[in-house]
Amino acid sequence: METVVSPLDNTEFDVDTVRRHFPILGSRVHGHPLIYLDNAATTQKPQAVIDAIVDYYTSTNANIHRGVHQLSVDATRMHDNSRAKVKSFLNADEIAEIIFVRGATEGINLVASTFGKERVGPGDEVVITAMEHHSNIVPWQVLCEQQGANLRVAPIDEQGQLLWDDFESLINKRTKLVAVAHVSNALGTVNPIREIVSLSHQHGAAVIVDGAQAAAHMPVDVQDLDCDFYVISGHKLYGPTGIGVIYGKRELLESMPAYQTGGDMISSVTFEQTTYNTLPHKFEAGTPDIAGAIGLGAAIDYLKQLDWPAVCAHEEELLTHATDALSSINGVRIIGTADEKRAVLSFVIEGAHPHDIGTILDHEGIAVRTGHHCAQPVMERFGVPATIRISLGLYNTRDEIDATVCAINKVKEVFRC
Ligand code: 7TS
Repeated sequence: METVVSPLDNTEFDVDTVRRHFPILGSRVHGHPLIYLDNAATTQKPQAVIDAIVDYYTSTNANIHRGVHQLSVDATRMHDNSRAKVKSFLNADEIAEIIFVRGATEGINLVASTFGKERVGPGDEVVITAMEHHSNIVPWQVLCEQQGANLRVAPIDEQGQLLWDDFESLINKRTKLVAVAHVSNALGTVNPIREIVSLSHQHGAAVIVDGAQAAAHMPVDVQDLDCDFYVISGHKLYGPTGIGVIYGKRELLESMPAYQTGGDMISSVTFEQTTYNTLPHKFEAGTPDIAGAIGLGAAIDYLKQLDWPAVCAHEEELLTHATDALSSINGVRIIGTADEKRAVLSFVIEGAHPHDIGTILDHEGIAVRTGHHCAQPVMERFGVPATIRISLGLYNTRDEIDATVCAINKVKEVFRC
């Protein structure tokens, strides 16, 4: 194991220093140093996040919003602080607009089953794109079935980019909601969110952005995007699993019915009537993942110390290098070649099944994801059952990409493809 050093105290981005903040990166898998290239599935955690969770359970653990006792007061303050950190990370206008959920999936389901049920009626339309993760397809499909509405899917081109004219022609006065990924998890495509929001708003439709794959790879400013809702998962942002966030504009959140009901989301309860708590608590029934929120706050603190333009440039350089190197291998087809991409490189190799390639890479200590990446319609669009996906994090290096390309060449020898 490499030594863990304390977080950066300056704004320099140096990948070797950063790597030492992530203890797992020093481990070996099948006798090889771990090369972790499955960051779109989940990112590894810096020591600062691990410490924040351990410290919380070691010295503070209590339920929040309940006690006058010191631990409860401290836990409540720490939970509130994390919300404030998320607010500033997403540049939301108010703390009340930040709702803690379990992850992007729950955030989308929350909007579908509250805002969606109120706003979408018979004959109305919900528009998604052909590059969505199942989490941003199925909730809308179910909503449309329940409400007698229609789901419309904006197509994508051979590069995996939204076909703008087709998208534009789908938006009309029946469109009540547009649900779109900021960055596609299967293709890496970055969608033009500002333009999508502007067009949708002209027709009176609200926009929910699935930011699960964006927040770790680019600055997100929800006020600048002007989206109505934005969801993220903490675990894809170097934070813990089980915690995520939905940002929503205050006036929309105020007008929406509750998602789940029970303790903490109420203001008063009698057997005759219940009144709801103010935002954001109205949407947070029951004891939340307190340690998760604190861990997410620590992840945001960690990320804030980094020089973001340098992080983005580093990931972009790695993506370009990996794309060039893989493109030069005979029989490799890259799936997703959008002009604007982030951190994701999907590909197939003629004559070898992605699963077999993933297994051989694993024997070399290289973690990639193979399969449909919970985006089966994307696989269908490109006529492949599955892909191999390299997905980058800020701690990946050029050497790791070179070792992976070298291993892929070995795979080709094994399969004689
Ligand atoms: N939306 C997108 C674009 C995603 O990539 C994912 C997870 C989700 C939503 C769901 O996030 P969750 O945290 O609620 O599960 N994507 C992946 C992936 O690409 N590989 O594993 C999980």
